[in-house]
Amino acid sequence: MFRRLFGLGQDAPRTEEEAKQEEQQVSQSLEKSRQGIFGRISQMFATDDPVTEELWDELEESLIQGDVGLETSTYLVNRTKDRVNRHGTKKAREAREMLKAEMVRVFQDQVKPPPATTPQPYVILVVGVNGAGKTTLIAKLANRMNRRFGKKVMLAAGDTFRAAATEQLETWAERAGVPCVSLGQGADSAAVVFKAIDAALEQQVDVLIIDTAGRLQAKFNLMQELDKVRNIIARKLPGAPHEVLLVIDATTGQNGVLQAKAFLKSGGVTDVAVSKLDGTAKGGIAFAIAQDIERPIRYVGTGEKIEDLALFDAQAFVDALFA
Ligand SMILES: Nc1nc2c(ncn2[C@@H]2O[C@H](COP(=O)(O)OP(=O)(O)OP(=O)(O)O)[C@@H](O)[C@H]2O)c(=O)[nH]1
Ligand SMILES: [Mg+2]
Repeated sequence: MFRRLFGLGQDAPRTEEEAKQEEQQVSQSLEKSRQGIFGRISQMFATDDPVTEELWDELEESLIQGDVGLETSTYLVNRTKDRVNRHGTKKAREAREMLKAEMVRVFQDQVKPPPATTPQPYVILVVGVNGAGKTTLIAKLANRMNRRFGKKVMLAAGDTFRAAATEQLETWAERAGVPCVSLGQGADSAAVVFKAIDAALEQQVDVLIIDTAGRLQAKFNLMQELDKVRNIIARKLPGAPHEVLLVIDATTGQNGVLQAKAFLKSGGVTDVAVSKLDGTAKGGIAFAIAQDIERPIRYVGTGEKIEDLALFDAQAFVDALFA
């Protein structure tokens, strides 16, 4: 089966072994989902019996329970049903394979071709609601790109709002072995970005990753602030940010997807990372994310440690849900 060895943008190519290891991480983090709803779906379709209308109903209900979302669940059931009818498939076991293929398609519909050239520095702006896992993901990305693929990475502490946010990022930067540009709490985040881009150009950094605040308090207009930061980046470095990565916490379910959608309105989101996959029994949320956010899922967070990051691979993800 096709396995994506080459990632997009700044993902360095994975070796076959690295790909396998990351698949294992994803599979482990889906253990709860497998023991729950998805294991049950797999069981439902594990027979040689013909597929009945009741089975389709039961499937739809289970998908919704698994956080796939109402719309996406209906879509998946209808598409699978069509495929089954087209092929004249009789056995439930065969229908299961068709369901899996349709599930993979939900993700692959969002995949885009990698850019022909990679700008330097390649600037990634990381956004998301409060506590989504932005800072942790940045640390994981920096670690992956620096330690595993030898990229020159720099971080920018653009969250100047929350107390200790700068220190948190600096600590992670140290662990990942990369420099971090900061001006401390209360500073203008635009000033941090300005300084960081200057430093990245001067030091010929490959990848600059910018952290942002995730507060949604009344007095603090997060979206306005993000727009401002994005504009500053673009003015300072035409074409940047090359990637606006939206982090979504898998454990927050449909509500989390709804909140994340607010970031699409202010525009600019190009990619998605799903964090805390290990913390939910409803891994089906990834389908709702792909369908509702309409951006490719690039990474998944599989734990709290700096190594707990995997490239998202649609086929491996679906296989792991049904394993
Ligand atoms: N289990 C698990 N925990 C995670 C993962 N990613 C992040 N976390 C935890 O989620 C919490 C919040 O993570 P942060 O990275 O600080 O989130 P943030 O979006 O930067 O938060 P704010 O800056 O406060 O908006 C921390 O306790 C992390 O350890 C993951 O993939 N798995
Ligand atoms: Mg943070």
